[in-house]
Amino acid sequence: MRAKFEVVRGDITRSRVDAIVNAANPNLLGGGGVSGAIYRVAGPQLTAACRQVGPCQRGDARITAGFGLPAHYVIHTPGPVWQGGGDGEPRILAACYRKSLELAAATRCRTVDFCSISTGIYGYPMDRAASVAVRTIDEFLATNPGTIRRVRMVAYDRVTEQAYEQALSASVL
Ligand code: AR6
Repeated sequence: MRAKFEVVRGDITRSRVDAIVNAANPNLLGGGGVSGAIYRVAGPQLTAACRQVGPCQRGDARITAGFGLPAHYVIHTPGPVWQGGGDGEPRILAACYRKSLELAAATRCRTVDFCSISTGIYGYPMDRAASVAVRTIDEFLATNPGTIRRVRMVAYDRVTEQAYEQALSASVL
């Protein structure tokens, strides 16, 4: 059966799911934004685990345990820094979503929560990021029926929630 995709409003550090996806940097060292919050709740063991699996190229992904988080695993994916759109940003962003889902499926995750990769400190325009994300998730779920049952975009604020809802209603889902 094909997995569901939903947009919800919330804080991803509270997600009780198999895997949450962290908007990381290539060193996999917690910074500000959502990754700072994830590292704070997960505790220092996450930093140590990230040292073992990093670094990680933009568009690629790594997995660790969730430690103090309610989520079982954290998938870390460094998104592209927005440079105007002509530097491969859409391709790299799509790869973030695809690689994260591949890793989740390979780890037998059934429920996966994303935050909006690259739309904070990395400056990717929200509407464009939402359309890349929704298209890529949709394509993956359509072509990889398997263990993943539900994917959610956890939007931290109303602007993010609206952008992803709009991208979802504009897609063929
Ligand atoms: N739950 C869900 N989404 C959140 C939360 C939360 N608790 N907190 C923030 N967001 P950003 P990036 C949203 O800047 O642009 C870090 O320093 C936020 O509203 O965290 O990929 C890393 O280490 C925004 O829409 O990630 C990198 O250096 C989205 O998460 C760099 O920032 C992503 O914002 C990555 O930048």
